[in-house]
Amino acid sequence: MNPPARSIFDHIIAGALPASFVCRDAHCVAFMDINPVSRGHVLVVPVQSVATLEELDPQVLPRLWQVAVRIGAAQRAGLGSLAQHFLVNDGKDASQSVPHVHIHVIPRYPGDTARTLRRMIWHLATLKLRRGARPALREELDGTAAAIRRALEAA
Ligand code: DGP
Repeated sequence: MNPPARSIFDHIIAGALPASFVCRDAHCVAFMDINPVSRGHVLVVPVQSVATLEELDPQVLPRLWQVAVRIGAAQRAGLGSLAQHFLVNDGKDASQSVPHVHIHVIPRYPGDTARTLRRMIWHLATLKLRRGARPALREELDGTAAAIRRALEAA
């Protein structure tokens, strides 16, 4: 019997909630962040439902980072980003709002420093400020996911 779903990401992985998927395999999935810091912001998530990197199966850890690095390259190729942040909020006291390991892959674009850093600070402060976020439109997320997926497939 499977363990009970604990986080919203468990429901997304199980297909019970919608998400704009970029890729998936037996151990990891990648889908668009509903509240992107920048266009193309992807979450790379293990299927194993644990909150911190320390709890994650050590064999899955390198796979998770490998997928994240490939997605960064696919964002550059498919969306025209220049580079990317890899961000892990590793536990509730590190501003983790979803208690399920995830690597944020946040693309950076020419001239976006002020906007991206402002949104990143807001993102990290959200837990404390308890402010509602406006989710991105599903069609937009689907379109961006498709562009990243095409670049992954072409690599
Ligand atoms: P963190 O603060 O590191 O736990 O980031 C959690 C991220 O998860 C945050 O950027 C927003 C995103 N998120 C929360 N709920 C959902 C959801 O239902 N769908 C998707 N795609 N992303 C979500």
